[in-house]
Formats: sequence, C-alpha cells, structure tokens
Amino acid sequence: IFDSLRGRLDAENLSITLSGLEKIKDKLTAARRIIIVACGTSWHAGLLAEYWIEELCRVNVEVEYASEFRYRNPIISSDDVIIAISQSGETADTLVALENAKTQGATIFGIVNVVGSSIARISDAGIYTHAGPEIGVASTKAFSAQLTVLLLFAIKLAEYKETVSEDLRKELIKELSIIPEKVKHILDSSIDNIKEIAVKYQHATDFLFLGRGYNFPIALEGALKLKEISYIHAEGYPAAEMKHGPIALVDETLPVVFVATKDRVHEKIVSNMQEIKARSGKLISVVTEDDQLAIDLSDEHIKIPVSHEMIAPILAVIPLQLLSYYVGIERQIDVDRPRNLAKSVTV
Ligand code: F1P
Repeated sequence: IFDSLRGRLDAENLSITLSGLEKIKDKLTAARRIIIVACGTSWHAGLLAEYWIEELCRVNVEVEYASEFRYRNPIISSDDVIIAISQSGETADTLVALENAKTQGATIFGIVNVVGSSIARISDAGIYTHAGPEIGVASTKAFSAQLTVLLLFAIKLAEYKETVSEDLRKELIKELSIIPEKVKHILDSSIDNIKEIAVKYQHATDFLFLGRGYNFPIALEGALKLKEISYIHAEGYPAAEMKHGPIALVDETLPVVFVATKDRVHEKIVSNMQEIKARSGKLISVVTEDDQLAIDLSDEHIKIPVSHEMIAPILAVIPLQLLSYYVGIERQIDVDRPRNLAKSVTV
C-alpha cells in the first residue's frame, strides 16, 4: 500500500495524473449531475467520492451499483457525466452499464488500474490508478489509489467551478502529499497492536462496522474486507442508523468496529460509542491519535495521525485492511485467493 502511494503525489505527477480531466473540462463543469458507477470495493470508493464532490464542487452526485444500474431503466442525458471506477477495468456489470449510458449520450470518465482494459477503452477520458498489479483478489492497494485519485478529481473540479477557496485546495493537496509518511507511521506503530486484536477476536462469528460522514464508506469497506478474506460475517452500517435496527444485535459477544477519527460529526459518533458500551458490546476503534475520550471508551484502539477530516478516511481504511488480513491469517485462510472470489468478475 505504502509503495503504491510513495512519491506519486508531487506536483509534476499531479499534473500528469490529472491531464485526463482537462479533456472533458467543459462537459464536467457544465454537468447537471455526476453518476458514479462501480461494484464492490470500487463502489465504496465512489460513495466517499460523492461526499467529497458534493461538499467541494456543489454538484449533484449519484452512486449506483453497476449490477443494478444495468438492469433498470435509468434516466440519463447528454448533460450527465458518468464516473466508472474499476480496479480490473473488466467488470462485466460496470462495462454493460457504461455501454447503455453511452448510447444515451452520457460522457464516461474511467478510473481504472489496468491500462488498455475494456472500461478504459469505452471511456471518453480517464485516469489510471497504476496501483498494481495487485496480487490478492480482494482490492486493497487499488482502493487507496482510487480514493486518492477521486479526491484529486474533486479538488480539480472545485477549481474549475470556483466552489472552494484556493487555501482549502492547497491545504488538501498538501495533506495528500504527506499521506505516504502517515501510512508508514501507521504501519510502523500499529502492526503489533492490530495482530493482537486479530488474535483476540478471530473466533467472533459476527462483526459490526460503524462510521458517520466521510467515515461511513470506510466502515462499509472494513466490513467487506473482513467478509472477503476472513469469512466472518460482518455488517457495515451508518452509526446513526444503528438505533433503527442493528442495535438489537449488540451484546458482550459482538465486536463493534468504530471508524471514529475526529471530524465535524465526531461528538455524535462518540455518543454512538457510549450507546454500544452501555450494552456491553466490544469496542474496537480507529481513532485520531490525540483523542483521549475515544481511546478511553474503547476496548481496543488503533491510532492514526491527526489529519484533515476529508483525508482521514484514506488513512483509516489501512488498519481495517490489516485487521482483516491478520484475522484471515489466524484463521489459516489464503488471503490472496479467498474462496469463490475472482479478480475480474467478467460474467
Ligand atoms: C470489483 C470487485 C472488487 C472485489 C473483488 C471482486 O472489481 O467487487 O472490489 O475486491 O475483486 O470484484 P473491479 O471492478 O474494481 O475490478
């Protein structure tokens, strides 16, 4: 993960990376809405992109599962820009959804890993994530790269549309450029802790992953990774929705993973943590390193460095990927080739 990000966010690489965007600048700036189409982990990257793009660019974004989008009859016009996200660039559902949208005049922007792949070829413009080759079937490095590219996309579009100050854009770019150091810090300081947590909770039959705001898609991704590479049932949920159902699951046997880094809704997630604690659930939290309140509330915690609230999710997913990895290893699963999963889902 660290290697895939190292050195790729300097100014020169940035302008090369974003050159695909220039190609559809006019279309994008005038777009009535942006529709993000993807599957699996890539869909989770798209969901976080919705939060970023709507916040920074004030344009309507919809996020669609390609596997649903292709079979219904969505209303698409030539004013729409579709962002397709795919690690392999070959996912059949995404590809067919794009073919349909293209016949209705939409502009396609592809974010894919594999150069020359089918989704890259059908796109009008795009950005390659170059986070490969991924050895494992489950997407990890690609997810980090997709998020990075999508945040850059949002920052650039905000510049075109003049929807945020130059100061904020500069701050976000600066924070993005120091992600490799922060990832290294997480890897250096947390691996032993994460392994211990994995050993302790490897026999759990269910996990709940909760997050709010920018961290909600990360909670979904944390749950998906655990399912994919450790075969433990896991559910990702918006923390605020817990009281509408899942809270009934909570007892002293349920590990509840909170993605609880400091952000504008932090106070709210802390009260969700208190609700779980009051029902004897086991709290495993990803927290900002200086957040003593969240640390004290948690049975286990993994710290990440202080970061801007829009950047923190890019870091917060890494401990969750590692947790799934070590739980899988403890359960003697081939984490690179989990059963029933394919790297490219072409049917
Ligand atoms: C989508 C995806 C991956 C998942 C697994 C199966 O693939 O669901 O997110 O980890 O590899 O396929 P893609 O369209 O991003 O290649």
